[in-house]
Amino acid sequence: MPTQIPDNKNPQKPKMPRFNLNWIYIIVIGTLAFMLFQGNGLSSDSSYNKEVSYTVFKDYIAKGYTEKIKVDMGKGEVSMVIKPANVREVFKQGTDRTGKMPTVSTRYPSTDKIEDYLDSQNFKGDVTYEKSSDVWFNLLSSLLPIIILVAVWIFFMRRMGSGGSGGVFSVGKSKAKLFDKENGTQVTFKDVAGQEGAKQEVQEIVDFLKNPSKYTELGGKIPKGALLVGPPGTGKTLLAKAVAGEANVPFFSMSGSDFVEMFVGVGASRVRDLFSQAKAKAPSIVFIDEIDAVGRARGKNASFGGNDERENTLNQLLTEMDGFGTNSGVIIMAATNRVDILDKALLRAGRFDRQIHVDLPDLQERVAIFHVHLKPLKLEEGLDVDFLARQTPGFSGADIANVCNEAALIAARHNHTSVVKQDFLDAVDRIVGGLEKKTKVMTAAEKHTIALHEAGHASVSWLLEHANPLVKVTIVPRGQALGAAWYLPEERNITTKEQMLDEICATLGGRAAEELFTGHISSGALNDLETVTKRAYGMVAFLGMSESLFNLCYYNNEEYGFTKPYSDKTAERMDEEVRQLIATQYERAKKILSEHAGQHAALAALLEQREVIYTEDVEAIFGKRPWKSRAEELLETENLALEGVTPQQAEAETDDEQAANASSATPPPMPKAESEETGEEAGQ
Ligand code: NHX
Ligand code: ZN
Repeated sequence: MPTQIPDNKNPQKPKMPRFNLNWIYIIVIGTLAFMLFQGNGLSSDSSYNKEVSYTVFKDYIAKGYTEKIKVDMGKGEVSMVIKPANVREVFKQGTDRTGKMPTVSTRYPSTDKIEDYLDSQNFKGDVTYEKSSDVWFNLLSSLLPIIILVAVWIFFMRRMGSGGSGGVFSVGKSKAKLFDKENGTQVTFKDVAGQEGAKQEVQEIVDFLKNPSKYTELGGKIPKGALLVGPPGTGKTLLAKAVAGEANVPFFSMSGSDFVEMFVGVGASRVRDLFSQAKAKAPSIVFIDEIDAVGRARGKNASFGGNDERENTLNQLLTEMDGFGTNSGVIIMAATNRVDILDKALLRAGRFDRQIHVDLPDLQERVAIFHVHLKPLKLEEGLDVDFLARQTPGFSGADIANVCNEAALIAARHNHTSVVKQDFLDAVDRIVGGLEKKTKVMTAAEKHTIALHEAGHASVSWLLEHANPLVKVTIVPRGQALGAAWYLPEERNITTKEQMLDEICATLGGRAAEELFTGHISSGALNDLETVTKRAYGMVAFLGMSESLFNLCYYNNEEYGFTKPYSDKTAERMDEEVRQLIATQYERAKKILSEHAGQHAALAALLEQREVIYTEDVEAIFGKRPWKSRAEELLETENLALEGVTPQQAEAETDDEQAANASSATPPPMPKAESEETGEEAGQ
């Protein structure tokens, strides 16, 4: 298996659950109302009370209905407890409300002194004076729960607004981050390593921003939008930022997912706000990262109505793009790794009509990127940066940054005084293959089988001209795999049939070795068989590489709908060709291994003993490979180019793109780290 390319297919961030604002209003207002009506919370005690006028109150005292009076100076209220004997007269009914105290209360004028009246009546009963807290305090204490509730609500709203400056009070404001020369975050093309092609393409945009008149004078319209397309981590944001830096204009950055909030209508108003901010500072650049979050094609799944908000946002975005004049000086750049899912309306002329492809870096670009990220590290003397770049095919700029950082951490853990080559190799392994599982319980027989299997891959690939160059072989369990042979997948533009066959043969070398040298075959070859079957199928069905289906491509293009573009008879032929192709390569692998059984055994023994072996160890057993690697060939080509000997090279390269696409129908085999849990379950 070749070195695995990190799984980059999952850029989507978890989305926040969206609720309707109305629900929150209903809940809050409902709670408020409930609390207010719940007896105002003001005088709730266990008495049943009758309010009377001051005159009546005094009359009751005079009549001797009470022996107990309570004067509340705070509220200006006075109340009496009616003697049981007089309850009937006062309330016109009996004390049927068992256990409750019958009282009569009144408000008395503050000018009046109730004490004087009681004295004048020669009142003998209890008089208690109290100064209850005043009305305001009562009001406050009854409102306190509501205040707390509202505070909690605001708190959560702010949090859901992901910490933006305004929280709930500015949901409709755009959350764009502004970078300009004032806040010192200028980035220029010098900070973007690699990506020479993309840089050239965006240079034009820099030019538009710098001297628009040059273009408008000739009647040209300045483009409004450019779409940066490429896998995650390739530096699309950095590139857009560098355009702003180079042109020396403000840069408004926002992520597509920032538009889509839980509040209805927020997305559209944020778009409006973003554009009005940008226009105020024109010339400027608006950058929308992950535009697929808003720009996904409309109309699908619409039956659930769940996409209305996103569609509104998208419509607003389209409206804004159409709305401002071509020469307003605002250029919109957006990034995505999925152009295919974007709404076609976004890609029409006058909108994002320019697509700039930002690809994964090639070898030279990786060297440049490594140089950038190695700068802050304390490195061992004479570290081979080219070697690091060669070990990291398929890595993005972000992956390389990750490798450099991880290497520094590993070096620190090992108490190295500087970061050494091995730290980088460990970092690459860790990023590609996941954590090592050193604690896996295994019998000696299992370990032996795994060593034979991996040595089988190594031996066969070493002895085949077109197989990828071996990097290392390991029987340390990592992720879901119990062992692996790592190759450098050559970054080929086209792949020949011989190269494909050799790779299939090497991939079958594991099981072939098991069968030959243990007498049994095992489930361990699952991944190998999967890759081999896929590749063989691709060769037969798509690439017309078999005898009976020669030059026929039954490419399963989705536009054909559900009709199979071939007959059942052809399907049977395909099956047979695939079966035969694999059988032939399996026999070939077995033949190679039995002819080199001694060397294979030595390799397996070394592997069992050391657990990890490298190219040098395999070379020590088998001798040097007589074939040149692609990297060596490239180096030679480059030298020739320097001497000025390559004439038609440049044109040939772009035309190969289609062929490369066709060969990617049979993707290079790679260990899959995604199904980690499954592997663990099966392993226990
Ligand atoms: C397993 N994995 O899942 C173990 C952990 C063993 C020859 N049982 O080709 O790691 O055996 O060159 C159900 C049943 C994966 C799920 C069988 C998931 C088998 C990798 C294959 C190394 N290196 N194979 C290789 C490997 C495995 C697998 C399965 C399963 C070795 C081989 C997996
Ligand atoms: Zn294998």
